[in-house]
Amino acid sequence: MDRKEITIALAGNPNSGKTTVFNNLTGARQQVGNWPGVTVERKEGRHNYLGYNIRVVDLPGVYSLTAYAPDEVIARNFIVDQKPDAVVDIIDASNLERNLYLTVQIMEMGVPLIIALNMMDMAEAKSHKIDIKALAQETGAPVVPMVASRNQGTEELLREIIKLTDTDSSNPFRMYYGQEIENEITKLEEIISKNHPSNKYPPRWLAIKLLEEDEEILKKFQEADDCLTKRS
Ligand SMILES: Nc1nc2c(ncn2[C@@H]2O[C@H](COP(=O)(O)OP(=O)(O)O)[C@@H](O)[C@H]2O)c(=O)[nH]1
Ligand SMILES: [Mg+2]
Repeated sequence: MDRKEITIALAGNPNSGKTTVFNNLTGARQQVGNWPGVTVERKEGRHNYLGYNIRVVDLPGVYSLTAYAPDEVIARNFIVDQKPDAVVDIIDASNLERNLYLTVQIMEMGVPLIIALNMMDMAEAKSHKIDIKALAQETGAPVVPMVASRNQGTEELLREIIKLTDTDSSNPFRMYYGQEIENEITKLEEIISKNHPSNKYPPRWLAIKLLEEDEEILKKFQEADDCLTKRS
């Protein structure tokens, strides 16, 4: 039987349980190497589920997706360049607020996202009550509670992965930055869409990165000798 191949990327803060989830998903079917040009470990594995051959890529553990750390650049370049069918963001439920910082950054890239709410046992031990429905509503992403160290939630995660890639929906989430900044984002977005219609990066994400003076993105525009980086 021909299986449909899909690629998912595992993202998350260090110690959120990424490797544990990766192992639960891929078992012994793993390949370990390095990301090109750097000594950061790259792990990839596979899992056959229903009619799907799911390729699972473990991204470096990061707290954000800026241009300042090689790990973060690897993670975000994989997401924009390889366009995985879904990004699974693994969150430590017992440190929800800190972990959601990365979640928002992934959401801003407009990729299909699933939130794996891991370490539910730790959250319960700390008596944290998490409104899973509200989290799903606010983020527009399916939320799967998990205890990866006990292999709990793996099946549910697989189901959500298939469901999401079948419906082929990018995350419509928009972080609202206040009217003044939104006006500037809109202006930049229009210029970007007009001058770089084929750019693989989402225009809104590029506009936000330009306003943040993200070094990597500024460099890309400078190399293109672009009007966007010329100061008046
Ligand atoms: N209590 C608890 N521990 C977990 C859970 N998932 C992973 N761990 C443990 O947390 C530690 C870090 O997990 P690891 O998968 O290496 O995290 P990574 O840095 O994100 O790859 C390990 O000791 C895991 O056994 C969980 O759901 N509950
Ligand atoms: Mg790890």
